[in-house]
Amino acid sequence: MKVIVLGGDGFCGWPTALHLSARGHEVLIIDNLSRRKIDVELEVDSLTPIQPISTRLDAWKELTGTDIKFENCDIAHNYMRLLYLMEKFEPDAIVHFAEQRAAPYSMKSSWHKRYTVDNNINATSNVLAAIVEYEGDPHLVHLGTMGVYGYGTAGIKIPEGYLPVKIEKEDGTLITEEILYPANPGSVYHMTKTQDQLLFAFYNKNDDLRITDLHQGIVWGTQTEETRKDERLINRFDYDGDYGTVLNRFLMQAAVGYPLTVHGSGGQTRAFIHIQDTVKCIELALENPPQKGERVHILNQMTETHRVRDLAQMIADKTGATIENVANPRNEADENELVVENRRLLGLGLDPITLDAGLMDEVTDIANKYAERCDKARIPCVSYWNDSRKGAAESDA
Ligand code: NAD
Ligand code: USQ
Repeated sequence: MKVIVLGGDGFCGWPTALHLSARGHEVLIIDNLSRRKIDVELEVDSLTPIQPISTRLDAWKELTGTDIKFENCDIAHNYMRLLYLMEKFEPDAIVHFAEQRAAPYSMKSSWHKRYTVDNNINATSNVLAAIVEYEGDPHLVHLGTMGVYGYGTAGIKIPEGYLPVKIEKEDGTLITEEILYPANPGSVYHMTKTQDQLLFAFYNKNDDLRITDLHQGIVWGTQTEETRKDERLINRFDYDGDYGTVLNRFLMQAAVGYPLTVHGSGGQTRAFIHIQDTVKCIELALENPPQKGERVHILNQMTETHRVRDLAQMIADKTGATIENVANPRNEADENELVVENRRLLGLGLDPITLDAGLMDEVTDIANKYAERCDKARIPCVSYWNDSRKGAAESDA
């Protein structure tokens, strides 16, 4: 298959590009390297020493004899170039990772809110318009988020995208419909993903585009089968207060002797998936495209749920790390239950990797190996959802 990986230099995109290439697919990465520029803006670096994209690609060619092509393009603002690249490469499928993905970064300031909306919604809108104009009918696989649902489940298992509802008509009879699960985003970033869903529904209805939207949980781990092959292929490891995600942060904090930063009571329950399963799920989604005329496929891409304070306790028990409950910078529920349906990917053959001591040890080993690259001043989360969260944090300090 010929596959374009939009955002293929990022945390999920890079191992996916390698995974697909290793399985014989012809891969073109399109990325504007904005994530690397954001590191410069935030004065932080990946904990792992990621190599420039050309070094990464040369290393892959040296190891496997296989070319992965790369084009630098801002897909949110350079529509004509995106269209040209699509027409030239003639993809069978496009995997779309190319969005600003950190909730805290999206809440830093009005500039960051506007940047995230402009980048993410234009990127998705351009991809869809270009697929229609190009007329090649590639299958689009998008990385969405579990956060589109919100994290309160009204006592039900969160379904895969669509919610059956019964509506009472004026004459008292009931009609049954399936609607998109009501959007309930918790940050400007998550809100852009709920907008993406409407764009997909429209282009699917109007232009018969074949689209799979993967509602992914928090990705943990760093290495995959392919990135492990050579240090030049190493994946990025974000640990800072904006881009670092909770489980990787806790494992890294334990390794460098920093108290585990639990926000509030730590009663927040979230969905998780290991990076090795992320790349596997994308392969499964590519192998199982919707038929022409079918509605958007929505699959919940997660393997387990955990409460933040339980994760912290488990890592503290394992490593002797201390736990610090800090004022929560986010406007989110202190406690929530989360039960998620994920039958579709399991049905396609996903054999889930769950929180395994061996894989946690691998993250710890990486964190230990590169501990001297950690700037502890970048660990605290200092993007506040609103003034009252900021005030609470200041009076706590
Ligand atoms: P990332 O920031 O590491 O990678 C995104 C890549 O897209 C970067 O290389 C960036 O340079 C590129 N990009 C961004 N805007 C672009 C544009 N306008 N034009 C071209 N390239 C652009 O993020 P990630 O962790 O790899 O996440 C990838 C996708 O998966 C995101 O859409 C995110 O919402 C989704 N996701 C991630 C997680 C997670 O825990 N990391 C969980 C659920 C969903
Ligand atoms: N948290 C802490 N301490 C920390 C960091 C985070 O308690 O040091 C808490 C947060 O307050 C939040 C939870 O951990 O309640 C998760 O935060 P996170 O930063 O790990 O994840 P989140 O902001 O939800 O975003 C990540 C990815 C995003 C993806 C999302 C999937 O960055 O791209 O969409 O996970 S989901 O959470 O399922 O919506």
